[in-house]
Parts: sequence; C-alpha cells; structure tokens
Amino acid sequence: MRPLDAVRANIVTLEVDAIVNAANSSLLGGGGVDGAIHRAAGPDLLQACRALNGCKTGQAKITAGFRLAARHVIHTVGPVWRGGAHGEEALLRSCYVTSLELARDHSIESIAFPSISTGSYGYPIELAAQVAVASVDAWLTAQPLPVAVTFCCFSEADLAVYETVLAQRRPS
Ligand code: AR6
Repeated sequence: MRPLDAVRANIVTLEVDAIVNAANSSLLGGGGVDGAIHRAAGPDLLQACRALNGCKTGQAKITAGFRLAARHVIHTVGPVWRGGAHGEEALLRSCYVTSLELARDHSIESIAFPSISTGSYGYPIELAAQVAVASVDAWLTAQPLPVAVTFCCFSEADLAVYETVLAQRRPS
C-alpha cells in the first residue's frame, strides 16, 4: 500500500517539503489553520499571497514557506458545507488532487494536509476523511513518483477518524 499516515500535530511544526493551507478564496489569511500558518511563516507569506490574485474553490496555488520549516505552502480553498448536494465532495477531492499536482510539479517529496473544510467550513469530518484518503490514495496509485503524504489532525478525535479510514483501505 502507498505510504500514507496520520498524526496529531500543529501543522506549522512539521518538517516536510510542503504543508497545505486550508485557505479562503482571497488567500489573504483568516482563522484556523490559515491563521496559524500565516503567523508562523511571517509577513512575507501575506505579501507572496497578495501576488496570487486569489484562488477558486477546489483549486490550489503555491508559495514559499518563509519562516516555516516547510519550504513551500500550498494554499487550497475547500468548499463550504451546504448539506452535501452542492458539489462539495467533488470540490474537496479537487483540493487534494490539485495540491498533489502542484507538489509533483515542484518536486515535492513530502507533504502534509490539514483536514480541509472541516473547521469553519463545516464539512463533517467522517465524510471529509473518506474523501481525503480516497483522493490521495487514488492519485498516489496512478503516480510513478512516490510522495509521502501525512494527514495532520488537530485533535485526538479527528486523528481517530483518519486512522479508522486509513485502516479500511484496500491494498493497492
Ligand atoms: N494545524 C493543523 N490543523 C489545524 C490547525 C493547525 N495549526 N489549526 C486548525 N486546524 P479551518 P476550513 C484544523 O477552520 O474549515 C479560515 O479562516 C481544524 O481543527 O482552519 O477549511 C480560512 O481563512 C480543522 O480540523 O479550515 C477560511 O476562511 C481543520 O484544520 C476558513 O477558515 C480545518 O479547519 C477555511 O475553513
């Protein structure tokens, strides 16, 4: 099976090539993991983000990591949960896939994702974790280059959900 794991951590502390930010479409900062990443990376990150002219839901853009241990930040915009019948699943899948495509294009070999959309954007964690693991697993299976992917959970409860979903994967 592909190397996927889940940890409980503050994502800004992870020593990986890239961390993913669950941003909003302005890319100009916010609360949650977005706020934590901007605080830890320092003001140069906001300046770099200003030059990106925002990002559509389900898409991703990349900057340097500035003061972070990670060399890169991949900013993606998850969907706001509106009951599940508004394309949320496809948009969330697209966040993971477009982030991994950017990672591949920048020769990134290790990447950590937060649980996109499951904070302020209200996506139920049990459903979001299924989408996250299935999207990443399918993408890695199709890729010739190995990329180590970590799901970074902020609470023990979220980590338990990801661990359950990871344990249910079929061997590829
Ligand atoms: N490290 C890892 N995970 C974290 C951290 C951290 N330091 N801080 C929070 N989380 P959220 P969203 C978890 O709300 O739902 C922002 O204001 C958190 O517990 O950060 O995609 C943006 O600017 C949850 O599991 O992102 C947008 O406006 C997960 O990260 C909006 O929130 C995502 O929660 C995006 O909402």
